[in-house]
Amino acid sequence: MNNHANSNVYARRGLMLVLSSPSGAGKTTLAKALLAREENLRMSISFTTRLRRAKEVDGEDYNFVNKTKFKKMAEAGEFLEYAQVFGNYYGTPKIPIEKALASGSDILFDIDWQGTQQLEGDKTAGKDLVSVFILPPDNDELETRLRTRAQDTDEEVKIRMAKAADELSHYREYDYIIVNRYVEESVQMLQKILGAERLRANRQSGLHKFVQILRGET
Ligand SMILES: Nc1nc2c(ncn2[C@@H]2O[C@H](COP(=O)(O)OP(=O)(O)O)[C@@H](O)[C@H]2O)c(=O)[nH]1
Ligand SMILES: [Mg+2]
Repeated sequence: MNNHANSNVYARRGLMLVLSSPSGAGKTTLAKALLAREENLRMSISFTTRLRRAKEVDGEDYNFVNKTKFKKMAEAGEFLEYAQVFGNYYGTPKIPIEKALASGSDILFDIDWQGTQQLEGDKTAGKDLVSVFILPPDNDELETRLRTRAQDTDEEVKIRMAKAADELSHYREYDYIIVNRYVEESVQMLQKILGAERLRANRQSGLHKFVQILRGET
């Protein structure tokens, strides 16, 4: 006998898993580890006007564009949300996200509090949203991570430290909060959040037919 009731074989709409944190809290590491473990999870690739760092790949880490192109896209309504961070623009493209969600894929977002607020306020996106704030374990860790990354200039590190305080002040606007002490522990917490959120009644649209069968209605 097939027992599919607890697995994800029934059609469901994808969810949007948002991770926010101050720069250097380890969010990118967590995102990569989570993506490696979760088959049905894909990363949303943002557009940005920031300059590409040496290790970054255009079209993989970000879609790097100039300000003129970004402005055009924004005016044409091509972004689900966008915001200015550290003087650069960052935005989430609408079409690929909508397609992925409709096909049942879950999407992971590395965006700031401004973007999260915009998604929350959006009629459709608001329902698909699951937001997680990552807190660094302490202040030293934050600065060390920013410095050892050594991809930014001293001036940039300073700006990012100052901005960290601003980002931190928004932690309570999120559904879940994780203090990132150990990567493994944090990734497991993220997997638990994902697992539970996938089972929410309002996401399991495909169960309707199954329940009809259970009730002998077809
Ligand atoms: N609102 C919004 N924020 C974004 C987007 N993409 C990236 N960000 C945020 O922009 C900030 C700076 O990102 P980045 O330049 O890659 O630097 P780093 O993540 O601090 O190393 C981070 O807080 C990201 O979460 C986006 O599409 N929308
Ligand atoms: Mg990042």
